[in-house]
Amino acid sequence: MKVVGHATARVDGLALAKGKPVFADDLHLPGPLHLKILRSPTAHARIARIDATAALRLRGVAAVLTHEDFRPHLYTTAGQGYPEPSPRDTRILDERVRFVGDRVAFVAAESIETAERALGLIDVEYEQLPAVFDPEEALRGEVLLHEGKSGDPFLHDPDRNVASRISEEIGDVEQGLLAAKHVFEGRYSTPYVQHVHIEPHVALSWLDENERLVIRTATQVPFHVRRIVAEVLDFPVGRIRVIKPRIGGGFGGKQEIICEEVCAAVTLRTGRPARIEFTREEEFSASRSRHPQLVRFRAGLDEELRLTALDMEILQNSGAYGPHSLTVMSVTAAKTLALYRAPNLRIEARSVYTNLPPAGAYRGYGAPQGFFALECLLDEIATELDVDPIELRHRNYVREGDEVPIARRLGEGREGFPVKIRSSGMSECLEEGRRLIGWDELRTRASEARAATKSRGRSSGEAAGDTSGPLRRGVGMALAAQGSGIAGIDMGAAFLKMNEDASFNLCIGATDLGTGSDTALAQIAAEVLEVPVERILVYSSDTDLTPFDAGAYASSTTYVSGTAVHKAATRVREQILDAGRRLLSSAGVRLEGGRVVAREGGSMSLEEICTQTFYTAEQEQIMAAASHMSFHSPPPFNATFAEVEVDTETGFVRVLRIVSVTDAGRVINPRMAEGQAEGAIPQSLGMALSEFMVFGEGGEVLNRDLERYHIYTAIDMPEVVVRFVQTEEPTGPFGAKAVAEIPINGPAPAVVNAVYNACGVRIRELPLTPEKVLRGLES
Ligand code: SMO
Repeated sequence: MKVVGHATARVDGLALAKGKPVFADDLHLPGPLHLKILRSPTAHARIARIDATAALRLRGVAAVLTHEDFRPHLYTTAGQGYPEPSPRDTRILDERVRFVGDRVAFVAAESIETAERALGLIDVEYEQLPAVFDPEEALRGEVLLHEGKSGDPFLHDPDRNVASRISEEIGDVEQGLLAAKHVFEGRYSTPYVQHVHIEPHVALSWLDENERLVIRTATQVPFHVRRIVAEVLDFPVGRIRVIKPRIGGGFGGKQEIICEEVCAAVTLRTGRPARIEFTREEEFSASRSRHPQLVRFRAGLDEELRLTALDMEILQNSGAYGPHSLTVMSVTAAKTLALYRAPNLRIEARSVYTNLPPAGAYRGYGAPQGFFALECLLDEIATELDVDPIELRHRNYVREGDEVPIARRLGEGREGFPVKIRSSGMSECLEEGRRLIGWDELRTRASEARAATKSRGRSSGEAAGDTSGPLRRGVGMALAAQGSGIAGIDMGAAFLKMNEDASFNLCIGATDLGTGSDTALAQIAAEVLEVPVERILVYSSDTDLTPFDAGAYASSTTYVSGTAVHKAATRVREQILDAGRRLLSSAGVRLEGGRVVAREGGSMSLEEICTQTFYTAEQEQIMAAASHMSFHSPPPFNATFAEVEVDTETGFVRVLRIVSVTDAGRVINPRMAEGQAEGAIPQSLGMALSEFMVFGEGGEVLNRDLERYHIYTAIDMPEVVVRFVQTEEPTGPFGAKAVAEIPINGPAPAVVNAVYNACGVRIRELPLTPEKVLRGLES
């Protein structure tokens, strides 16, 4: 292939590199109102009285909106397919606040400083309510967060604070465990972690010359923004235009409507342009985060070490509201239980409301929590049964041709679709990773070091690898799967038209967040049309100008939207050949080197074809549109290996090396695919070692800045080796599967397993802190 599979430059690369005004906030509105949100200082209270008189008297304050200004309409902030499978438990402003950081009022002023001053002048009387922060305690139902009846759509049991529940069984798990030779059990937990996309939530809004509401926003889901803003503000969809410019990262945080409706409400109320930008503190305390999960697994194995049953229980903390609460758990279960061939499966999952910040979508969407549990448990089993962890996996992971029964049971809020594995490079991923990390050698070295330490006892020394010193090295691994879009739900569409210089406008609703998906989609169109990728002019996305797309989430863009582009480009290609037949008066034509060539020998350039179709003969515009929805969601696979060094005197863990090998089908653009893995690895290392939100006694986030909340940056990174094995997915465009989320699942369990290998300390609760390692070493 000429374009697909090549590391072509990003279609937006030059503008980004030159610092052109490409982001949402780079547009300077004439005299905008600046918005600030008054946020609750308390975790749970009723607003007994709210008085904005003093704030409104401040010079430069244009508006203060409180719950009294809105109808009490319930919706969900989750930007998902419709009807959203998340509980409708949120009001734009409510007379009750449910976490520290919840919204109390919106202030619009001539400057940010004035808006901030006005916040302090709003007089609020809170009637305090008891708060609950622990999911197990919340389940007792002594403090209730939401009203409603059991059986409300997607609000499972408000009397026990259960936002969502999943209960499924395939086969007979108890029977499978009884029949097993070995039964193992483990409980694992992951903390609240935040996306920390460098560009915060930011939105601008104004009324255009036709009094239509325009919203320019940093979002993953422009069409869901349009739909939800219309619903919440009771304003027609046809009078809203949502523009998504370049985005500075989303990772799921922008699959949420939490700022556009505020901006829009102010613009509609005042008729003036408005602007809102979250502070970093607000990102931590009041946007979204990864759902903390407590995952319990029971696993049965027969004498051949094949899994007979997997029994999974999830207790998930929703925080104060339930966006994505059901679907994140269903992904946790669906992805982890799809990786291995256990015939008996059970999943019992509950997502519980607490008075902490609401969690939401975060890259991997539940799968990182699930694979952390399962891949650590498998490591424990391998240790216990004295078998190589790779060998244990090798006996159990799914192969090409396998059916994955769990996928049919766990759709996202509806019945799913059966998954059959049509492509898998898992064996190659494992082999390649094993070789690149030096698995056998590192394992041997670690066990020799352990033996030496045991015989000598602990003593001090300096050199790494010298077992008389405090430093111990170890190696660990984990496998993972993910999906490629949501089967039967995600939809993408593309519109493509030809210009007389043989360039093509590709208009797509798909949303490039910085991932490079615009480039991948351009490559697909260029390959079909047999033109250089520079000829494809991508525009994404604008609800007025580009066709519908469900949005950038669930690793869907290359696979789902990419197939829509493939279809549209194929139609345009056919039209070009048709025009060529007509203009060359030949029944047999082909595309070759940018020309339409007739069997008889004559030919015409693409430029001539297009010009002729514009101005002569049967005048027409060569153009086509296409949509695509897939009933398949082929899993990409990954094997991740970690080498670590543990300081047994301080408990400090240093990651030395990560090897990440992925089967993403055919890779459309190797450089961007590598970028996806290289960006996912630090996020997972963060969850393992350095990132966790800490809450005060009142439920407030204590580490609300990047000094106290530590993400992996360039100076913290270990050596990273990223590879792809190429497979051919028959249902994907040019054989592609997804690459966006899969590499985030492996590093955390691989590191935890490597720490065990290094020093014999097993950590089941993330984050893995030096204190926990030391405590483990001492016990
Ligand atoms: S966590 Mo992604 O926006 O599916």
